[in-house]
Amino acid sequence: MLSGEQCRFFRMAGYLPVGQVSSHEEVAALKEEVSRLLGTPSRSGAAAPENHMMRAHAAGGDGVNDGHVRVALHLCHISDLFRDHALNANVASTVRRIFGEDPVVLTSLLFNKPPKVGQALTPHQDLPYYPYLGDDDLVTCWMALNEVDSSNGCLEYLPASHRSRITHRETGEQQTLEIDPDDIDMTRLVQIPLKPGEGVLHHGLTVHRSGANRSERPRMGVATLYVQASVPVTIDDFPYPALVPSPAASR
Ligand SMILES: O=C(O)CCC(=O)C(=O)O
Repeated sequence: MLSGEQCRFFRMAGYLPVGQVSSHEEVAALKEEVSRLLGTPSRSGAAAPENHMMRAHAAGGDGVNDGHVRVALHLCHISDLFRDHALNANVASTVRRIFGEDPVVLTSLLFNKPPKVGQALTPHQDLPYYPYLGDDDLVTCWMALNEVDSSNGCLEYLPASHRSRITHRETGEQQTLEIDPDDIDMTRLVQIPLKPGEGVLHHGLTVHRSGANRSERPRMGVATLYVQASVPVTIDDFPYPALVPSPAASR
């Protein structure tokens, strides 16, 4: 349960570290599921559809093109384990407190930065990717699957940036929208190191970025996107129907 102080911090800063979200056993099972969905050298092929995967591209941040999956989309809609993770009762209850009403799960995404070649993600707000949502309709829970810190590209937030929409520009096919770094104060970014299974919430307008993975360690995180249940999202807006946490879970 979220304390009043935590609620106030989220409202002021636009993000909030929430501690342990999943157990070490659950994290291990999710990592194994990632291998199944994305495929590994020792495993033939990926179980996830190719059109759900965004691969490293020569024009990406660091010019590295080994074809690895940078982002995998819609995991909670194609995997029982990721669906169970997205419906996590504690997170649903925390997000309910922030929204002041029941949340539903729009989708979940894996962000993957393999050792040495994992690329930086440029500053952006999430809401411009979902033009049918209003300013306060979206909260993300980002959970680390590996230990993340400044050397392998932990998340970085711009505090209090969730109070307005900032102009984004098109970048190309991988991450299509970004903020011109000259439009924000990059020196105010706050890094969020996390241990495996720990999570952080952010508002749909909080500016965030992450650095390249310069370390020898993997860096994966899963972002689960919650929308207020009263907000109509149709099949024309989004390809999968929202998942509904059980009422008891979100209380
Ligand atoms: O994991 C990352 O580097 C970026 C995550 C992100 O953009 C998000 O969760 O909205």
